[in-house]
Amino acid sequence: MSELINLSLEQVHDLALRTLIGNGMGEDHARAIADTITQGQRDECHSHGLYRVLVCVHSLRSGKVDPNARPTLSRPAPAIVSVDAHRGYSLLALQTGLPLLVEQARELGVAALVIRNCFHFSALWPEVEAIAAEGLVGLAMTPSHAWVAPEGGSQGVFGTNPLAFAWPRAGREPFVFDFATSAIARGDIELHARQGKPIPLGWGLDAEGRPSTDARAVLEGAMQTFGGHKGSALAAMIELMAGALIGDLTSAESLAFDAAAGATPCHGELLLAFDPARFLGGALEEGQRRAEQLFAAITGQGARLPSQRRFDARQRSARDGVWVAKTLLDDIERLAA
Ligand code: NDP
Ligand code: PYC
Repeated sequence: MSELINLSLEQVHDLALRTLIGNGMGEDHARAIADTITQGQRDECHSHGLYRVLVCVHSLRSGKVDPNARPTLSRPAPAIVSVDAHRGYSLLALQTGLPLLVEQARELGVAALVIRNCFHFSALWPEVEAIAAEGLVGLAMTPSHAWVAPEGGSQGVFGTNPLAFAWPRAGREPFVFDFATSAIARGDIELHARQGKPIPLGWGLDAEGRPSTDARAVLEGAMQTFGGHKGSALAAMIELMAGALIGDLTSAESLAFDAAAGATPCHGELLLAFDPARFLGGALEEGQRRAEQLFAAITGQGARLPSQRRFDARQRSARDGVWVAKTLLDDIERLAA
């Protein structure tokens, strides 16, 4: 196990920002990415924290990403806000479209934000949390690269395809879940490979299609879906909704576009926002009360809500800073230099 180094959140942000800018990323993209990476590290989501600086710099050096792309916004229908990222990273495009998504959801009850032509590396919970912070229910999904075999198969077809949901709660953290439809995010398998650690059975298959606990063999073979055929169907839905439906690449097409560059996947993202006040009208408080009953029935028997681990980590990190593997910091500092 690598030595761990304590950093403040400001130090995490500064390291991410100066490494990205030092490698040619435009400042507003770099700031949006450093903000998200800091949130990931803060909430102890290690596969989507500082580790992503390595992947972003590799992607910049591949020449695939436009580091200064300016997102453009269009309105194909009243309920649809569309932002073209023009082959830049997704987060500036998200910032561009989010205010109008919120406005349209309040106006119409339901609205969609489509982000197209974006390099996408980030966890989706910060995005649905931002929707919930506006008092709206949020749902987000995105493909990635075709690393994941369908249940019963052994070749990558699906991306790790995360699905995230947030429900706003008055005066407290929202109810949020955010998971890859693969058994685990690929970033976690990459971190196991970096540390030379075995992975549990059920995460993936080697290149011959055999279940394997060797992280590197699985990275060269195929990952497995979570929940067998159920995760497989959800992964397919995400290819359709956040690929075919929005006129952007599926995970297989994104992998072909990458052409072995090993860059961050480039494709689209779909976010949906629902306004409870529009759905419930005068019965809004009653709807919220019934949601709280549901949450109490979960926690009342000792089970935890999804994201509670993250919210606890968030408090701890704000107080004590975060612990980062020295090997990862050394790798990032080398890129920053
Ligand atoms: P995890 O399996 O670690 O967690 C999935 C969800 O389940 C989290 O909301 C987690 O909450 C919750 N959870 C875990 N254990 C419990 C429990 N015992 N009781 C209740 N809830 C629980 O996540 P994944 O590895 O699937 O994904 C990690 C991240 O990777 C996600 O944020 C995802 O967006 C990101 N990702 C991004 C991709 C991209 O293309 N941009 C691709 C794939 C993944 P908690 O966090 O509090 O533990
Ligand atoms: O961890 O699976 C993953 C992932 C893919 C793209 C960004 N993160």
